[in-house]
Amino acid sequence: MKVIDYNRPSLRGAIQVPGDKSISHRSVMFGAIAEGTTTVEGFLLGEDCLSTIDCFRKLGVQIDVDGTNVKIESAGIDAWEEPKEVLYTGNSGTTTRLMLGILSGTNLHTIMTGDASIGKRPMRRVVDPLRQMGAQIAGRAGGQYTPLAIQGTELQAIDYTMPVASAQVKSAILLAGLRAKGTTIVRESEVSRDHTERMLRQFGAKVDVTEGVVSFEGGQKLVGTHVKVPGDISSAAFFLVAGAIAKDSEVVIENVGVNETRDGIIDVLTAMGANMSMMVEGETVAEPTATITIRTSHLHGTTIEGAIIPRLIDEIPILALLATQANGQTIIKDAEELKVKETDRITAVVTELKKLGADIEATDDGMIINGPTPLQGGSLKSYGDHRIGMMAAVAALITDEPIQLDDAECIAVSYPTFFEHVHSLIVR
Ligand code: SPQ
Repeated sequence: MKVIDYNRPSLRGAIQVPGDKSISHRSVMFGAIAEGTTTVEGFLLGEDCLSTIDCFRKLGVQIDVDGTNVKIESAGIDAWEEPKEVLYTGNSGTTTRLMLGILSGTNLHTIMTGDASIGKRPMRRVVDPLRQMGAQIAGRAGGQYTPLAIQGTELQAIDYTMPVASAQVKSAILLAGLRAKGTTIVRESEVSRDHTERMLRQFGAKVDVTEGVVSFEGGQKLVGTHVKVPGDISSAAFFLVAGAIAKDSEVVIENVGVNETRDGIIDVLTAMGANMSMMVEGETVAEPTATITIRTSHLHGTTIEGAIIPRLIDEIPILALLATQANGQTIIKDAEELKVKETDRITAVVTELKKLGADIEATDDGMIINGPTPLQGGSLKSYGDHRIGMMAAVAALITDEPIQLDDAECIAVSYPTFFEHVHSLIVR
């Protein structure tokens, strides 16, 4: 139990949030698939990304970590060794789902499992299209849940229309497509984060992306390269909201990745009237970055729905907290995917914010929040979900009483230095 007692501070100063989690995972995966040396700068040393490194080390890939610099040496997939141990993916849905795509087309037998949360997250969304490609995957409930056993085999390309907006499903198919015969095509009605497509190009593959359709030829060789990981906008989100709702504050966040498939929170903050400015700095290896400044803001409610949802899916817990401080009603719709994250994030957000006095109700596909409401302290649960844990900690910046947070350690999944960064900004 962590007691968070901030006593209504102001936040002032500049921070750089750690490297993007999605890009960090993929940098190691692509480095392991590619032939030659890959160097990564700004790697996220969060538990999820360390799980990805651990899986590839068990496959015999040489990976050296020196601070946030990572070096991956590989002779390509065919040089990987069959692991004698189970690959453990911890709390990471990205590792589990993308590895399924990668391992399906090897000539290895592997078994993968994760923690209790991973054991409840649906895998058929990835397993089903991979099976259509010829993958041999067995697991509980017909392959829905870990542990999963993968017997690598030859794959055929597919033309797949995505039933849900999910970068993990898209990426698993694209990564399997690298080893498949023919042209793999993935069609999205709502575009999800595109880091895999960008990285395929960066590692030398030819990929075609037009109006939600990604296609590329199987059998292309990837070549090791240098990856510069920008700061994670999903981590920056907690400080964007903190700066907007804490009294008399001005927070500068440098080197934030603002890839347009991830920056829905910027649009929402703007729509809610946030006092914010942004300076785009340019591309770091095909990923644009910006310095964002946010100040204490007079906010009003908004509706968050439709195509923007995949562009801010992981930011919804912290946006719900923001909405409790906005004038009027905020409606969040089309976000049923929140139910299959590290925990059911609709139930978790609504239950925990209600404990603090928020006017918030769950709906089938989101939530409705009326504001502004003063929040009081109390005992909150993280449900072992890093984003719920950080939402609770940011709430503690605007309560008179402390917040007692259980399992605050789970925040290390994506942001091990989170509390240090909060403390570095506090002024009295
Ligand atoms: O990796 P994991 O556990 O799935 O992490 C989460 C998160 O909040 O950090 C979701 F729970 O992020 C996902 C994100 O929601 C990371 C991700 C990716 O890197 O491709 C894509 C999104 O998931 P999905 O299911 O929409 O594809």
